[in-house]
Amino acid sequence: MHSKTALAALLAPAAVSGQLNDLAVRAGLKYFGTALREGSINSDASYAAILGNKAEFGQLVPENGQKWESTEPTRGQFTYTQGDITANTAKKNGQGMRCHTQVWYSQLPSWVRDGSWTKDTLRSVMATHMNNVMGHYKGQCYAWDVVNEAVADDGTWRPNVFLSTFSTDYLSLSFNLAKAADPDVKLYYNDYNLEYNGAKTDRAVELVKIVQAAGAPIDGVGFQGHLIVGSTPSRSNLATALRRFTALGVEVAYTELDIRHSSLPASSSALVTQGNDFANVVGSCLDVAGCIGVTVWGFTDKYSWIPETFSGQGDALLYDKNFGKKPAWTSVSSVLAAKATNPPASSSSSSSSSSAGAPTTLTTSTRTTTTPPSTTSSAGGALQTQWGQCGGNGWTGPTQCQSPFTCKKQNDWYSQCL
Ligand code: 9MR
Repeated sequence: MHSKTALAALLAPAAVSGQLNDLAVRAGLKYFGTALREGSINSDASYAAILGNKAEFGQLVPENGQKWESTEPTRGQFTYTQGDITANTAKKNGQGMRCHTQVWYSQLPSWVRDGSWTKDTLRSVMATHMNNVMGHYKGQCYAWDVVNEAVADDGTWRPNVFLSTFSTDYLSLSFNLAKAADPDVKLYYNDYNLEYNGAKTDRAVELVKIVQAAGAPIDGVGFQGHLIVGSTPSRSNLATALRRFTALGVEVAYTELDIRHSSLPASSSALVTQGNDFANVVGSCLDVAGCIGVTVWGFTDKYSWIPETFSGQGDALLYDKNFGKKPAWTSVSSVLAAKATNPPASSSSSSSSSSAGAPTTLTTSTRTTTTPPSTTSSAGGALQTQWGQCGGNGWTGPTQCQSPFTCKKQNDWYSQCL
């Protein structure tokens, strides 16, 4: 038979470490999701098992399978073999799907990229592509990334065939065509390095205003979140960047989160810093009404785009190469648990006014879940009950526990009455 202390120790990890999507939904987000690497799902059972667990990942996004080069490599010939891998996996497991991406300069087949176009001919090609691909996935996507990475790293407009043909009119054109192809899906602009609040963020704010001023529909902005350990902005600076967009009436989400080590192997202190950085990113989403979810760009360091692009860098995800949970996983789980067990009463909704109508495959929730019960101490302060949260970064609730329990620190974001 277990003593009370031993029993508490046995139960404590379960109380702290719920699974990520379950915790995210309890914390008021619509989902915690991951990208799916098409080449790995059928060859790696461990990968498939974690990826297909809806409690861990409530939403999937195809890493490459829905891009233009995958879906219409030759003009007028559409193929969904790669994209359907994600759609079928999500369907099988009851998960939602983000859809990625339509108008992008990269992974664009040469027949589009190098074609000689007039406005009319390119508009027709774009409409045909969207009508077919978005038509094929109609009813299955929570959101589509309609325009991806239209801003260069220095904040100028990124050159591409769409810009050279239409100037910036291609932005509103793309959103209008997307609306015609699927009137019910959320339409997003998606980009990286919006997190730093620099020239690129300014331009993306302008982009949203341009689309809105043209009377075209835009529902959301995706912060890709390809970040670097030790250089990730603070939780409050990240929230400031997110709020610049929600102030325009669109929702926001982290859509491709990974935080890479710039040299490998990572030391144990670098792994802790990575955890802090992940907690700040996820925490900033929790802090902003209108930030609706977080998607990681893969979940295991076994499979990531980073080493191919940034030689010698990587290990940017929540699970290691052997599918062990890293300190970053614990940090994310803890920051979600902290919010899930005690959301502030003032955070009434996770959605902006333009974000109504989540798909049935995703749980819609608000951030007004009940505060855990507490009683008043003789000194007048509230006392937390057994298992309840009693501390952690950003915690404003009770810090003392009902007798005989004591407040035990689990990590920087979560202390618990045990
Ligand atoms: O992860 C994707 C990788 O497998 C591809 O080779 C690469 C090609 O551009 O695209 C990667 O995904 C990108 C995403 O579609 C858009 N944002 C940046 C991502 C990382 O490069």
